[in-house]
Amino acid sequence: MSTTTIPATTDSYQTGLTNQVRGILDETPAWDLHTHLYPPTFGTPLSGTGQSAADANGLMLWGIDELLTYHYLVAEVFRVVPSRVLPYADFWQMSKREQADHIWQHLFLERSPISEACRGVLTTLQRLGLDPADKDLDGYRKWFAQQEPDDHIDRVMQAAGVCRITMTNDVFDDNERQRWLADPTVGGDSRFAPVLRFDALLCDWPAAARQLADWGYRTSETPSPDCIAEVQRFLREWIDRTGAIYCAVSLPPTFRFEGPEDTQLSSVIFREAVLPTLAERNLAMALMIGVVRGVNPRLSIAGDGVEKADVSSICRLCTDFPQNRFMVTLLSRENQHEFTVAARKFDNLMPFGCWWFLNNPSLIEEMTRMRMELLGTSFAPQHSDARVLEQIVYKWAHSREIIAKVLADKYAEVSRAGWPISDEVIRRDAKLLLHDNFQEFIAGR
Ligand code: RAT
Ligand code: ZN
Repeated sequence: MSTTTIPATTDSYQTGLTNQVRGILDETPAWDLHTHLYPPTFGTPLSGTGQSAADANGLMLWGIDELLTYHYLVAEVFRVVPSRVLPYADFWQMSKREQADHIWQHLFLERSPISEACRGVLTTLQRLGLDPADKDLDGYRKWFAQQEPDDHIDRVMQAAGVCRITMTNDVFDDNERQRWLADPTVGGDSRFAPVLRFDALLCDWPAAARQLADWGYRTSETPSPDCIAEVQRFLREWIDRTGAIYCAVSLPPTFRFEGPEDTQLSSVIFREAVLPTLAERNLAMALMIGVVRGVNPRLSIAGDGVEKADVSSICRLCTDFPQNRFMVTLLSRENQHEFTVAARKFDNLMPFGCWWFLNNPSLIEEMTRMRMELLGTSFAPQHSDARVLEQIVYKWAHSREIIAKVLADKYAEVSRAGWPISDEVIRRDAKLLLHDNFQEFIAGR
């Protein structure tokens, strides 16, 4: 067992340790536990050179035009070319390629691409072997067009150090739903793990009830026992159809769960239909809380905002449903301390990721440091939330760097207290953080 022998108090010890931890984290495969990525079986708008045909509504997004039109960058381009110059509607009417040209011009060529989302494009190009210094958008397009999607996934996963990608399979998205109904094997690519997502059930029960009734379930706006049984039937059928490894919802900051007497429709459906079905199937429930949808609806998918969520509702869920497991991520920075303390209290609660507006180096570092100080290694520090395949390359590169820095600081502290740190120890902890904590949690071990 190799132990570091340089005295634990020196600067060179710290630098050596950081490099050692970074090297090991880089070699440790990550299970990306929440993305919006799909394999080619779900169709892809950019077909590449080989066998697959382009499908305009295909769900597998990849390539430079998708990278440049990521909704994070759409929001940023309106900061510099405001809607009084280019009206929102005109932007949305442009082709994907024109939108990408516009974003490239204004965010990359006319100013420095220093935001995290811009920098992400550069890291991605660089790690795929393309040179950002070329600034050759058409050259990048040609390179991507030469890739065959299926092989390209392997290359990208390799470059990202990701061994498994978790999908978000939204049962209320008609495009996706039809693909599952048309081809029961559509989710059969073992590189991708399915997750059943059903925001509407908890965010807008009346609309969900009507939709389920249209699909043949006997649901009603007031959830009677028969209606609850039908929601359970719906969930079981879709859990089976997709082979979901967990279920997920995104909830607004106003989400509250007030216990057994709570008569809000969302609480009744959650308490009586969703959680018992998940417990029966031994599936964890992911709650992503804090998004305010459509703060600026004219920005479409880029127009969502954030507000503080209610941590006591999470505590109540963990208390009232000890037979259920909750993976939780909160969007507001202001929630993070209270939430991390809550995670100390409940062994059926797994904090995960630095979500969306928190996925920036300064905030990832702050959150990761706080989580390590309060929870040790018992959390899942990151997920990519990638919508475009190649984004996993930068999201994991940037996050690994920060996790390594924080972990090395913690190792230096325990080394100073006389505790030996070896490659084996670092490898074990890296595997817990990037893979096993999540795997064990969803397995219910
Ligand atoms: O991070 C994002 O891209 C958001 O648009 C959402 O996808 C969010 O992560 C979600 O899953 O609702
Ligand atoms: Zn997401």
